[in-house]
Amino acid sequence: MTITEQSPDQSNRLQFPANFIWGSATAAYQIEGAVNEDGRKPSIWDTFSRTPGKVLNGDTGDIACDHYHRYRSDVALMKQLNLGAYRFSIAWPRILPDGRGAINEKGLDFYDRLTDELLQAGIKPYATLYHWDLPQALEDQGGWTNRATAEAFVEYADIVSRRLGDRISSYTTFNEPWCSAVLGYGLGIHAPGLTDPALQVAATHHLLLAHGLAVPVIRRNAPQAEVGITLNLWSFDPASDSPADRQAAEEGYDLDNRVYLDPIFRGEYPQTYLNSLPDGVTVPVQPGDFEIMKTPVDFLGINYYIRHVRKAEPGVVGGEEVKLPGIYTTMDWEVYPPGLYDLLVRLNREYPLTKIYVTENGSSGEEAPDANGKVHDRLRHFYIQEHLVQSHRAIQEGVPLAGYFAWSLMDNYEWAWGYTRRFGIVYVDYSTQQRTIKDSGFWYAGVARDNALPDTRVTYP
Ligand code: GCO
Repeated sequence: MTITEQSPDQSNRLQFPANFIWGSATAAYQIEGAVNEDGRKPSIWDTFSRTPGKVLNGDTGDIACDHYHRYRSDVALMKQLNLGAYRFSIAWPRILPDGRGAINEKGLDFYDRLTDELLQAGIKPYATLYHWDLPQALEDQGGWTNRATAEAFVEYADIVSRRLGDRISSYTTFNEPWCSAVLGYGLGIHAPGLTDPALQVAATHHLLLAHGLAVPVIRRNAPQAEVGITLNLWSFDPASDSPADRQAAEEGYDLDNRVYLDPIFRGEYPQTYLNSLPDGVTVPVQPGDFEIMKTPVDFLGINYYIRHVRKAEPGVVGGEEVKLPGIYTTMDWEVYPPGLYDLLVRLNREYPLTKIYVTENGSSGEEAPDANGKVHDRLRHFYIQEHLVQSHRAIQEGVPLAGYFAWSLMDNYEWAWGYTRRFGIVYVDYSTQQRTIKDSGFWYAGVARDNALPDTRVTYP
């Protein structure tokens, strides 16, 4: 089915399972602002965003959406959107400003208040402990390339889960370790902006180790809460049916997906990855690491946005990317909802998963309020609609998908793109901080209310 055709289920509404979680997601550095307030000290993103040339327009998260001060009205907005859950991240630099040691009570107090505000609104708090804002003090000691940072993470996870305990319904240890390791230490596109394959390999290992070390500590402090991890994953398609292209796609899947999935669910790295390491680069494994990494989790969170299409390229493991004709967002990301179905079904077939969330899925789009104050973001509506159609299809085939979180609740700081890319179902006027629910937000609120996709669908364009 090409995605510009009508959805196959055009004639009837799609009812989701009872207790399906409808949420939206954000991250601390992208929305909070207040970077120098109440004891918070710099993270690697404060440093990176101030490094000339790293972030478009030199944008920083200094103010962002001012959520630190506006969280009460933002929670009211979530309630207006009928959200059952809110996925947010906790800023390590607010809790342990030096990375370890002295606890900043004012930082903990903020998340205490936010959690209670959510509970009073009947919204389940889903907390991510690490969404990329490592305290700079730890980066000064090697950051994720230093094994000691994994131990510091456990200290941080212990403090937070002791304070928030079971008020948090779901703890996610890490959001997208691939981004932290590959973009942060390998490609230099994200903080801390390093470009060394050996550092990337070490960071990957220590992030996964930190995850495994922290799970039992969180469980001890919050026995009623669920614990898991969120990975950004892609489906991989060959550019043709040739064996070489098919192999390239599989290699790509191994390098970008299985490097993180296999340690967590199989206690090993895929051979493709180990074979692809540059000469002289080894994984800093110590005895027992894989046992720690494969500590059982209650769920896997998947951030899905796009698929990869690969063709074979001699000497290039994973081949070369091929851009196909289709619908593209302002991030130049292909709109390919069937990729979510393909990914969900393959993961469920290959790993012992008891629960999956789509913890992020959404489209960028720069529409602003019109003369009537309406934001007509048809592509985002179409994007979310079609990915929910594919999610429903996967559920029908036995995938234990338990919830969907739209990225994002509101427009926010899009990392190296600064404020030039908007992902929110709610528009933010950064000059006034006024929030405006977009057409997609009103539609999504109806889906959450009804736990169903209505039988009227939008098409695009
Ligand atoms: C990610 C991050 C989000 C991004 C979103 C859009 O998945 O990269 O979790 O912080 O803002 O995905 O790129």
